[in-house]
Amino acid sequence: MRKQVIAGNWKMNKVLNEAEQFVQTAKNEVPSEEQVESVVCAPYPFLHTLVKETEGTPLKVGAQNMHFEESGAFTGEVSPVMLKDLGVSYVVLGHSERRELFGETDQDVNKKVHAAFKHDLTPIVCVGETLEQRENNETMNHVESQVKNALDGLSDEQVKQVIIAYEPIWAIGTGKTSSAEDANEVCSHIRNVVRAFSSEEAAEAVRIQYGGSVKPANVDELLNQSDIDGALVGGASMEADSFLKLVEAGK
Ligand code: G2H
Repeated sequence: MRKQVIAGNWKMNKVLNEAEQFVQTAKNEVPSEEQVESVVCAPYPFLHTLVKETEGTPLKVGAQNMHFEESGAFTGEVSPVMLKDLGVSYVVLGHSERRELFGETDQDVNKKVHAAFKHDLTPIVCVGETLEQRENNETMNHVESQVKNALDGLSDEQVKQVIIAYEPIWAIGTGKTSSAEDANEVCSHIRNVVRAFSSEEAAEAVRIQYGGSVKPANVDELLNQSDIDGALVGGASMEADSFLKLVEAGK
């Protein structure tokens, strides 16, 4: 049985005081780590405070991106060493907004995935198709290629620990959700890709989240699907009450 992982992705929202209020409310209300993994992926300036405030609770903290180098002349970037030093546990990599707005390539994502493992951070690797690709029946091929490129060079043991987030780009922040069955079909394909690329054991262990307008009203149906092991949630993770409903569904 794979444990569900519910991750909030706040994107570029909130100020520190709002982030602190969120974790004060949520940190003692989330279910135990044995039941579900609960993560908030926050902007860099909040990470230090949020890690301190959630210490010893089941609520874990993630970053939304990082550079793959450990240090150096990369003005404005944040390294895996820095995140690990703060006590961050997860990092979202290759979100479609990073790919579309900041030109991240599959190769960048692959370097970041390797860097995450080197520094003991759990990568949440995002993949997903555009509306045009979906309409041209390119979804499966596109997602397959993104997964293979992102996981290239990882050991079987590492693949087992990866979290893949399938996020159809047309469903992100639009209120349109993929039907649970359609989402599961792609997640099942991703698991088959991992099976062929890595091993049966890795395919059974890897967690695959769905992301794209997940909310309390649709989360149960999505999480009940055979190949969906959690959710990566933007809008509906911003308020503690809503986030708590989502993690409750993951139990
Ligand atoms: C997709 C998702 C969070 P939302 O980007 O990763 O955002 O739930 O707002 O569609």
